[in-house]
Amino acid sequence: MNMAQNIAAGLDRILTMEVVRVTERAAVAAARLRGRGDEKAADQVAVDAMRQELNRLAIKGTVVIGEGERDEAPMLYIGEEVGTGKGPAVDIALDPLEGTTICAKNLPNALAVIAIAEKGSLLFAPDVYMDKIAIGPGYAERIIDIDAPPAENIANLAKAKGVAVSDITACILDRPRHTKLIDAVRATGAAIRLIGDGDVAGVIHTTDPEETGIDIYLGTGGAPEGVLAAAALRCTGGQMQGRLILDTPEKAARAAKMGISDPKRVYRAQDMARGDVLFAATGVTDGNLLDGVKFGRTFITTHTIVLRSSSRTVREIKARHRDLEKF
Ligand code: VTB
Repeated sequence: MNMAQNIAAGLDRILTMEVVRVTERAAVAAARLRGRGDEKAADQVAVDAMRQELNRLAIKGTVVIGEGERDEAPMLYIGEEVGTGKGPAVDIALDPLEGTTICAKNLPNALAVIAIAEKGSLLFAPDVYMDKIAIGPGYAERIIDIDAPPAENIANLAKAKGVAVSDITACILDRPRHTKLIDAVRATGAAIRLIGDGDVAGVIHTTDPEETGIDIYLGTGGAPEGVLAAAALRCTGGQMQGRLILDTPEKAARAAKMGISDPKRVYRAQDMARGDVLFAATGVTDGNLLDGVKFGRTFITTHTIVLRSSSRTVREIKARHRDLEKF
């Protein structure tokens, strides 16, 4: 493939810039309700704002990871058509406010997140749990294995990184279901960063351990969040494995209806988000990688990261919005 073809392939480059407005807008809306203890209200304003901006994009988009099934989510539901309808057909995974509780408590790492991929390229994941493991870029394939004991994964990672196991930090959601996992990781001597919510950020943090202090993500979180994190990892490099937890006949049937034929399948990042992928996240609250929205007297500041898989470009966009009316 020559250079010209390379540039023409995949998603329109213009979208890389356009998509920023979508997460910026959702983040500003949510940030106005930071620390108010009302998760639902913060989520709702983020959804409204994201939808409004998304519908200005010149795409024929279909939400594949959204706010829920059509009957439970009035907006940005799975299957909703978004965009102007005039433009490329794309799949969209979104979470207008990843970490509603974090935002309501004004704790770190709440994000507004979106991923855009070529039509048919994102895993159509039901809203169930997913077992996940992720590490950053620069390691040989398969040094992690979702079926291996945590001690083995951590030992392999420490060896590959050239550090002692005690120098490794794992990020894990603070949930009772992780008691055994937490004990097993602590028994190795590794450190744990326990997070209250926000495992999209948790996975992304593995891609820049020097900045975030996190080397590996382990544990069970939402499957939709898994697809979003996989989209980001496709752009930054890094490895991820995920397996849906379909532990009731109802969940298995729901997954089957969404086209999942092998309920035990281990998905790698490249299986969950294929082809050319764009990923954008704007910080709502201050975090390890992104600053939260700041409300100044004459402008609002946002901090966004935009990633594209085909070029591996990482863009950080700090914007000062002077037209406060638009939000
Ligand atoms: C995680 C986390 C989300 O859901 O996926 C988690 O990233 C998993 O569900 O921020 P439980 O809360 O039931 O453990 C969130 O916390 C909320 O969507």
